[in-house]
Amino acid sequence: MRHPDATPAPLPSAAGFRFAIVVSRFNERITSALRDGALASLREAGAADADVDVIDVPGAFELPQAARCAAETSRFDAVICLGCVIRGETPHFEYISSAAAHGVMDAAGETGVPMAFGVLTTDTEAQAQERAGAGADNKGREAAAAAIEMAALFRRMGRPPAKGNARPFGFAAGADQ
Ligand code: INI
Repeated sequence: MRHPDATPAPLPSAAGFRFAIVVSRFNERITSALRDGALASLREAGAADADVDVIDVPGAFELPQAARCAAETSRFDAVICLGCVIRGETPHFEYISSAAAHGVMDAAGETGVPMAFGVLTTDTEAQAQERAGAGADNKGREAAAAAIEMAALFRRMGRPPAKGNARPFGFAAGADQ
């Protein structure tokens, strides 16, 4: 269910912006649904498929590291971080969720690239599923909407467009040599 205080702004066009979606494989059934929600939201807002790179990481703990690395390439106008930490599964719940949240916030502040935080932190898998359904309440959709809004805002405030790159992320020239 959408939080009653989460007032959605009219979504600006995402056309002409480049996005990285960094998504954790841990709790993959949930995080793949968040990713699909984010992709749907970007497409509906007019982002070209070629302007969206999906970057997989092992778990939520790794999200900030990859988000920072993506931002430092200057190839993205915004980064969308998606993951799912379920309390019942780990005594490290607080450490992982807190490291992910603070790490993403620090990476956004230090790189100047807006980053959306679409990491579910729930007590149960059922609660996570409720927030990763096919409808408008999917938290991946919400995170993508926040990233679009922030990318458009930063552009209006003078941030230059991302450099762009025809190659999919991870296939930099010479990287395999
Ligand atoms: N990672 C998650 O994304 N969600 C979890 O619920 C989780 N649990 O339960 O442990 C989790 N652990 C892995 C962690 O994010 C790192 O990948 C791991 O510690 C290696 O650095």
